[in-house]
Amino acid sequence: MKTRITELLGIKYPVIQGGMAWVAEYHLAAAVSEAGGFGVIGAASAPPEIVREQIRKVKELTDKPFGVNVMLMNPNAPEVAKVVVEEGVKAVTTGAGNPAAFMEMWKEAGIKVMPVVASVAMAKMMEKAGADAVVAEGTESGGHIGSATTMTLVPQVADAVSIPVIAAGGIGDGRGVAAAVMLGAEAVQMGTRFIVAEESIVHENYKEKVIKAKDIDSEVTGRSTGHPIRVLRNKMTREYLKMEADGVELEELERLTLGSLRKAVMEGDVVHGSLMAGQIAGLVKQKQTCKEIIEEIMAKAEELLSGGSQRQ
Ligand code: TUI
Repeated sequence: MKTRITELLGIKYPVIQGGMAWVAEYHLAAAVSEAGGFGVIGAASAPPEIVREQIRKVKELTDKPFGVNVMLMNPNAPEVAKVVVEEGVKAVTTGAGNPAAFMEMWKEAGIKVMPVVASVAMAKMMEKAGADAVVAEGTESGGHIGSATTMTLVPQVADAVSIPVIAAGGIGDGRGVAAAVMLGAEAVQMGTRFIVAEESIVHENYKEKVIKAKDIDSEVTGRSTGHPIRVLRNKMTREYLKMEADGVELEELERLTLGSLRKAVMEGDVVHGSLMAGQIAGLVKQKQTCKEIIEEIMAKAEELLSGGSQRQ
């Protein structure tokens, strides 16, 4: 499937890997790129030198294009933004904020910029600022979320901008890719399905939680604090939501979540850890290699988009 995104990034399949904090490290990014998608290192809150190291490690594993996600709530974001330029990264996605301050530097360096947006207004602003594409991310996504659904956001963003749109949030198989194309997207960004990839370094306990998750096992913490985060329900979320309902101070809530994603990803603490995952977790049933995931998804998407009628 050829689109403006496969052309822009020089990739075989219009599948971009989400820049998931802790999860999107070099093994996963390299495997997605090797499989013909677009692997992404999630800089999240990592120090700039760690991001540099991760970039170099991806280059050792693949000569295919890959990118970096710059998380804009990270106080180190300005330094990470520079590392991306110094290391000659081909494209960046950004999340959780407005990347306008870095746009000129990135464009001058020839880096393709694809900000994640959660609204039409932000998408238009990013197009004006020189973005090459936007990732329209619906509230079905894992992690930090906006409020519009993918079904409503993607067509409205596609109507509002001329640059290509990448759909994200709630996409986990070929039917999701085909649906995204119908809504006006030219690629998809997927995170949750890649959490359980064979090449993903995520702790087995976390992977099992995603595989066992049912449709309604998703929960959003932090709606009252202005930092809504979608995760799988566990003891931590039950306590968090109770404290939130009781009006507990922000500081105390943050103490409960501090380091909790690292605890889940690296230590496999699925009781007190933060199990960030999208609402599509219920659809994710098995561990596969990135190559198997991408090829299975794209075969089904292409069949459906060429008029195939089989739904499963
Ligand atoms: O960034 C994400 N998802 C994330 S980041 C993350 S790390 C983290 N951990 C703990 C607390 C906070 C963050 C985990 N998941 N997705 C991209 C995304 N960006 N979703 C929504 C947005 C967004 C929201 C508002 C982008 C721009 C925006 O505009 C704000 C502005 O400045 O106008």
